[in-house]
Amino acid sequence: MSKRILVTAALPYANGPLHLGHMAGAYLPSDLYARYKRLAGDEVLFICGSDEHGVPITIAADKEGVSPQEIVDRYHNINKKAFEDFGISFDYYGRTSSSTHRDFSRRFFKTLYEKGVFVKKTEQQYFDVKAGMFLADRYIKGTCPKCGYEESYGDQCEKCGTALSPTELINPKSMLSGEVPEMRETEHWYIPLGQYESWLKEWISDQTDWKTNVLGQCNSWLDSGLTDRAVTRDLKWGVPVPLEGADGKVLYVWFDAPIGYISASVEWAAQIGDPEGWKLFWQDEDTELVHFIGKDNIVFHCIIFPVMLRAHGSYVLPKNVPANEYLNLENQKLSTSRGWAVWLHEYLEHFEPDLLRYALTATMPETKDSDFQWKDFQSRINNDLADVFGNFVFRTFSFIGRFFDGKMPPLINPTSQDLDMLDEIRLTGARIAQAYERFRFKEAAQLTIGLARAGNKYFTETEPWHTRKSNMDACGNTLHVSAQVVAALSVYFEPILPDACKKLKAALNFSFNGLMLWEEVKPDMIPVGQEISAMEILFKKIEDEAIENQTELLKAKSAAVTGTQPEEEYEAEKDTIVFDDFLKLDLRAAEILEAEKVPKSKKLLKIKINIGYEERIIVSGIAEYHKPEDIIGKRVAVVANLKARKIMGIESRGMILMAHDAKDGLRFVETKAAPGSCIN
Ligand code: B3M
Ligand code: ZN
Repeated sequence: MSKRILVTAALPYANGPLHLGHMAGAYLPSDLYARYKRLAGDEVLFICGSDEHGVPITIAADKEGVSPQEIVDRYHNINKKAFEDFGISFDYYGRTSSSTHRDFSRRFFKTLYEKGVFVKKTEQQYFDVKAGMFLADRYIKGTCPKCGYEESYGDQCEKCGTALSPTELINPKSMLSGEVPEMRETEHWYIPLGQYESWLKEWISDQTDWKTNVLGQCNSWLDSGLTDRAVTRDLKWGVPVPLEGADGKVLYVWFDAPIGYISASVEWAAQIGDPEGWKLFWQDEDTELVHFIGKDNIVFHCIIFPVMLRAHGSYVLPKNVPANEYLNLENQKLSTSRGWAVWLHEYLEHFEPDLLRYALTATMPETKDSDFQWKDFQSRINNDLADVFGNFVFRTFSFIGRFFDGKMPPLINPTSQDLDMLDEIRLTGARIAQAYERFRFKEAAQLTIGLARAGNKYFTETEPWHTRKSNMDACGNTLHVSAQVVAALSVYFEPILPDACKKLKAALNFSFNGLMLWEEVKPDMIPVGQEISAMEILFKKIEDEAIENQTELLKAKSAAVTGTQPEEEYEAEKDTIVFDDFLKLDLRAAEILEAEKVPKSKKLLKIKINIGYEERIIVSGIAEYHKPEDIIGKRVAVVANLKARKIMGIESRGMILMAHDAKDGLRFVETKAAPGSCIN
C-alpha cells in the first residue's frame, strides 16, 4: 500500500557555501530516500530551505561589515543553486526570512504561549559592556563543562554535541570584544522540558528502529535530566517575539528553524495551487515524517522539536531521525576556517554530480565518521562505474547494435545460467529496496553495483563473442538477459545516479509515463524486437592528473587561508572503545625465525615466528619496506588471536603490528620481551 512520506533535510544556515560534508551528512541521504520512496510508489513531499536567523548569520555579517539580509540573500541563492545542480530533488526550498515563515512561527509561539506552555523567567545573562548587548549562543565561547573542549559555543559544544546554555561555560569570553562578559538581568520565555520527560522517555523507548547513534544521544540527554530551555533571545536579527512588551526580543533560532519545515510546506502548497495541501502531510496521522540531519542536530530534532510539536498538539511527530555522523576529508576534519573543504560548486566545475553521489553514498558516515579521499573517489569511479557498470552497459548495447540490428533479441531455449541471471533482477531488487527502507544507503549502493557486477560477469562467462559464430541463439540469449539487467539497473540506480539512469532509459526506449516504479521492474520489461539506441560511454575514467590537481588545489586553498602548509596529516582518531573491547585483543611478543618472499607477490612476506608456546606462520604485507634477510631475529609485537586466513594459498595465523610512518613506511613495533609475553 502506498504511504504518505514527509522527508525533511536540515535547513542549512545561509552564512556560507556548502561542502562535501554537508552533502554526505544530510542532503544526499535525504535525496536518496526521497527518490527511492517515489520509485516505491509512495506519496512524497521533500522539504528543505535556508536557515536565515540566529547568531551564525549575524556573525558572518559582522565579519564582512554588511547587513544580515545581504548575507542570507547571497548564500540562499548560492546554496539553492548548488542543490539543484547536484540533483537534490526538493519539492520546495524555502527560507526562514519569508513572511509566511515569520507569521507562521509567531503564531506557533503564540499558541504555546496561550496554552500556558512557557515559563517566564528573569535571569542573569552575560552582557558585553563594550558591544552593548547580551551574548546569546555563538556570541560567547568558553570551555565545555562536559568534555573540556575550550572552543565550545554558548549554545552547543561542537566537540561532544552537548547542548548548553552560556552560563554553563567555564571561562566565558565574548566573541565580539574578546572580553570577559558581565552578568545582567533579562527576561525570557522558557520551555520546561522537564515536564515532558516521562512522555519523552516513553516515546523514545518506542522508537526501536532508530539508529543506535541517535538513540544513544537521546538517552544520554534523558539520563542527565531535562532543564528549562529559553526560546527567546535579546537580539536584533530574527523573528520578533509576538507579545506586548517584548521589544528587542526575537525567537531563538532553534525555535523558529524547525517550524521552517512546516512553513516551507505551506508555501509549497500555495505554489502548487492547493493551499490546504500541506495539512495532509503535517496533520494526518498516517504521514511518516522523517528528518535527515547531521549528528550535531540530534537533540533539537529528537527532543526539543518533538516537545514543541507535542505541546502544540496539531502536528505529527517524526517517525525516524536517521542522523549521520561526520565526513572527514583526506584524514582531517573538514574546516571552513582552515580552508580544508571541497565546496560543492567547486567540485561541479570539474566532475559530474553522479560521480560524487556514488562515491559519497559508498563512503557515507552512516554509523561512524568516514573519510573522503580523492584517490578513493577515483578508484570507485574507475573500478565500479567505468569498468563494471559502464562496461557492462556498453558491451550489451554495442553487441545488440552490431549483431542484432539494434533490436532486442528473443530468449530461445535459455540455459539455467540465463534464467538464474534473470531471477537475480527481482531478488536483488528486493534486497536493495530493503536497504533503502532501513536507511542503509551504503548497502544499497553495494547491492546495486553488485547486480551490475553479476551482469558483467555473466556476459563474460557466456562469451557472446564466441557464440555469435557458433550458436546465434545462445548469443541472443546473453544479450537479451543482459539488456533486461541493464533495464533493471536503470531503475535501481536511479536514486544514486539520476543523470546516468535518465540517459540509459532514453537509450532503452522505455515507453512509460512519468516514473518507472520499483515494482514494475520485471525480467521481461524490454519486449523482444524493441529498438535499442546506440549509446556513448556512460562513465569516463578519471585520470591520475585530475586527481592530483584536486589534492594540490585543496592544499593550496588551505595554505592560502592559514598562511602555512597543512600540518602533517595524521589519521583521524577512531571511535572510542571501552576497556573490554581492548581486552579482546591478545597481543604478544614474538621472534622472527624465518622470512621469505611469497612468489608472484610484490608486497607479501611469509614469516615464521616463535611465539613462546609455539611456532607459526604469518603472511605480512611488508615486502616493499623490508628484505627477508634483514628481519630475522627481530622481536616484534603480534596480534596472536586473529582468526586464521588464507592469503595467496598460505594460512596466516595472526598479524605482525606495524606503525605506518608517513616518511619511512611500515616500521616494526619492537620489544625486548621474551617471545610469548603478553602485551597490554
Ligand atoms: N541550521 C544547524 C546546521 O546547519 C541548523 C539546522 C536547522 S534544522 C531545523 O547545522
Ligand atoms: Zn563538549
